[in-house]
Parts: sequence; structure tokens; C-alpha cells
Amino acid sequence: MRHFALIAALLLAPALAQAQTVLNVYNWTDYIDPDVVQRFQQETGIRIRYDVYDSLETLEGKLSAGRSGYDLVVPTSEPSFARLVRAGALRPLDRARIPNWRNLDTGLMERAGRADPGNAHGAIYLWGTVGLGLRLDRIRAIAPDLALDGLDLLLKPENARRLAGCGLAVMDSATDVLPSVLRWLGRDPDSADAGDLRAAEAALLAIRPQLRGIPGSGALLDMLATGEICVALAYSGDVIQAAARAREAGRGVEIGYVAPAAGPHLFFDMLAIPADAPNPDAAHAFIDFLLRPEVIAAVSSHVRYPNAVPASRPLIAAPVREDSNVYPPDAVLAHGFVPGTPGPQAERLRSRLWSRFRAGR
Ligand code: N2P
Repeated sequence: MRHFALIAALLLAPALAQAQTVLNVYNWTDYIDPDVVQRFQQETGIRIRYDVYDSLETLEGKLSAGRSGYDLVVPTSEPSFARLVRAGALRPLDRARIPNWRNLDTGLMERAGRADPGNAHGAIYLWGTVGLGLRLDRIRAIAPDLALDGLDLLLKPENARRLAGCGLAVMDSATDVLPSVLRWLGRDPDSADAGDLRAAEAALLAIRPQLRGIPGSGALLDMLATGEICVALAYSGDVIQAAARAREAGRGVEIGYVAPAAGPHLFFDMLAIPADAPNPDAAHAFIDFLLRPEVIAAVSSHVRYPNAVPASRPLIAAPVREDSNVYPPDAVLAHGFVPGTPGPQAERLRSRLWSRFRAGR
């Protein structure tokens, strides 16, 4: 009899495995707490297959080909999410299946939803700023006189020359770098004007010989954490994660984050379901799960990015919750800017500019 049960179990196991629902998630690198993934799988029996990207260029490349096979993606509100909404590439969300939607901050959702009337296609997952990751112990030693509060530190060629020996990097994303460079030049961060873009290109090429690399944002986080670079233009939470890792390693590498005092680039990353998702039901369930205050608090504590669920705030680990680089003060939020969505013509100019910058000519 026992024998029979064993044989039955062996025969049934593959059938059960096949019947198990799979949720295909495509998210940014270093952008979730692995325990949260585990917990969802345990609670629901849905298995998560998890892939990562580290730039919007990669995400859009994958999605624009269609049939990505993903059920849940996390594009930035503008430009990527906006373009996907316009192209009909996202599925309208069924709010009835997302009761935790009511937990979302309406002010932030309004700001993130400029390109998505009625917030029909996405909920904010996490958000943040673009700024500088700095290796403070080395910069203090090399150039104690330098002001650390803005992009001059990286983009003024004389500063870049002084700091080049200890390593400079810019993350590999035209979309998420050009707005800050244009703003630093006093131009419109959304500019499609050829003259403005030439000026941005000249500014980037002027520091190009000083750069140790133009790595993907995931690789850049590692380079910062190990102390391989001293100044990097990067995403806020990535730098703050790198700082924590460097502290834990205990080798004297001290990393800090600075959002440009003149007003940082703000981004909102949206939970969204591709129109051709194989399993939209599981995707809805996962979105609802992520919007529980205690779940999104665990995510924010782990990845050091703020979320848009105010009730989660007291549940976030104190050092993260109280870090003004994670949750920027209202003044920073007020003069920060959310880039718009360049048209196809501007997009072509921007991506050609970026290829020349990468090649260094
Ligand atoms: C996570 C980067 C996500 C922020 N590593 C960029 N939108």
C-alpha cells in the first residue's frame, strides 16, 4: 500500500508541476527583497520566474519586439511607460482585483500618471532621483575644497581631471542621464533642439577621457560598493545600497549620495502588465500583494528606494525611513523635475549622441 502511494506520487508530481501557475516578472536589477518573492510564492502557490534589466533602453528593446512572455514589467513613468501606454502595449488594470490600490498616495500617482489618464495602466512601485554617488573618504583626501552638492563635481572638466585617478563613471542610459546634463547646462531637460543636444554631447565628451567606464546601472552599483570608482552619475537607491554594502565590507570605503541641489531628476517606476501577458491574473495578484504596506515596506527597507504607500512608512527600517536621500525633503521634491517623453525625432538624435559618447568621439 505504501508502495502504491509512492508510485502514485511519482506519477503525479510532473503533472502537478506542469499545472503550477508561473508569473514572469521583468524588473530592474537590485530592485526587490528576495524574501518578498518567496513569501508570495508560498502564499499563493504561484511560481515566479524573475528576469532583470538595468536600463530603460534594454527594457524597451525587449518589449517593442512584442511577445516578451512577461506578465509584469516596471517601466519608468516617462518616457518608457508613457510610450508603452500610447502604443497599446499595456493591459488596462482591473482595479477590482487590486483592493490595495487604495493604499497609494494620490498626489504621487497624479504626478506619475501625466501620460496615463486616470492611472489606468500602472501603479507606482518605487521612485527616486538621479544624482551622484561619491566615494567620500577618497574625495576628501584628494580635493577637500570641492563642493559636493551638485553636478559640477563630475561635469566641470577641471574637477573631472582632478578626480579621474580615483575613477569616474556615468551609467549607460541616454534616457536617464541626458535630462540631468541638459538641466545642468541651464537647458530644458526635455529639449529636442539640436543645439541643446549638441551642447549636452560636448559636455559629456569633455569628460569622456576621464571616465573609467560607462557601465550598466547594475555593474555601476558593484563598482561603487567595492570602491573601484569615486564619482558616478547614478540612481539614488543604487548608490545608497552600494554605501550599505561598502559599510558592511568594513574596508574603509565610505560612499555618499548627493541629489543635485539645483533640482534633481525624479523618476517613478510603474508596475504594469504587457497587453499580451500570458498570465495577467497572477500579475494582478502580485501587484495587489506588493501594495500591502508591510510588503512594500520590506522592499523599501531592502533596496533603499521610497514607495508610494504612505502607510508603509512607519514599517520601513529606521535608517532607511529617516534617510533624506531615500525620502527627499519636500523642498527637493518641489524643485525636482520629472522628464517628459521625447518624440521619435528627438529620440533618434539622443541615441546617436549616446553612441558617439560611448565610443568617445
Ligand atoms: C534599480 C534601478 C531602478 C531605478 N537598480 C531606475 N528607475
